[in-house]
Amino acid sequence: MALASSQDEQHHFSDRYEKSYPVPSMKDDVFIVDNFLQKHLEEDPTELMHEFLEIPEQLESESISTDPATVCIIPGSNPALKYRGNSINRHKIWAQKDYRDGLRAYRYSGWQWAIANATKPIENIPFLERIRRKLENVLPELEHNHYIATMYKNGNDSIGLHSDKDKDIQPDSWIMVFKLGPSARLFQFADLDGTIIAEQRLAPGAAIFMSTKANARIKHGVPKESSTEVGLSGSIVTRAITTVIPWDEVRKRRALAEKHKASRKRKRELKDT
Ligand SMILES: O=C(O)CCC(=O)C(=O)O
Repeated sequence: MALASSQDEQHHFSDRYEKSYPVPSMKDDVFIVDNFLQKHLEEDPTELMHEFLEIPEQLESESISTDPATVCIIPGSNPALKYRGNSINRHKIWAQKDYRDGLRAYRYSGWQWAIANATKPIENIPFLERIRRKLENVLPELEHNHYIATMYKNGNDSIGLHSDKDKDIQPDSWIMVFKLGPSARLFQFADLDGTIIAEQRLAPGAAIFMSTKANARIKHGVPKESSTEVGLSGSIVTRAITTVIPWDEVRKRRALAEKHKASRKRKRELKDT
């Protein structure tokens, strides 16, 4: 069961923390707890980034390993992570609980079957497994089972304003973003038409709590900044994902998607000759 959405229980849950409200009209649905990682999980957000950096980066030419024990950072230039054929300016790893049951699929805009096997058992990624254990200890109500760590190498790396795609997310649950160091990055909230309604430079360790209700009503993002002034930073985003796709089905769908891609390529080549 995901976090109950009754007012009483919500207040009980959020009353545990000293928080600020970046979007005052959505007080109960979006709040920020500074130094959450340090104060409540006893973690150093820059040390977490160092552990993240120890994971090897996937080479662009290699396809993503289906071995659950092979964990790689997928660079934004990897074809499986590209969006509409373009590299994205950020680099990622995925992890989930209950791996044997199948892929916990969080299908964001532009998600491809080719990226499915980048999701690994969380117990194979020690820094994420540690966060999971501690988070479940302090906030068992969240029942988060899906983790994405994102690296922004400098100010040129970013994520545009968006709402998370909610078809795979447990209704009436919470999305959490934990900011990693060493650099502090701007975090923006916007109306659905893209007008910025709040922005704040979040120090490493901050946690953003956002209900699925708020996610549907506003966008959020980490804008580009000067790459000489802003260095390495990142985040860990945790969610309660309800969609489970058995691995056998993943394998079939991935093969079919590859076949379609090759056929589109052949057609393009024929057209060009
Ligand atoms: O890295 C962040 O601070 C935000 C990440 C995010 O919005 C996402 O992955 O959907």
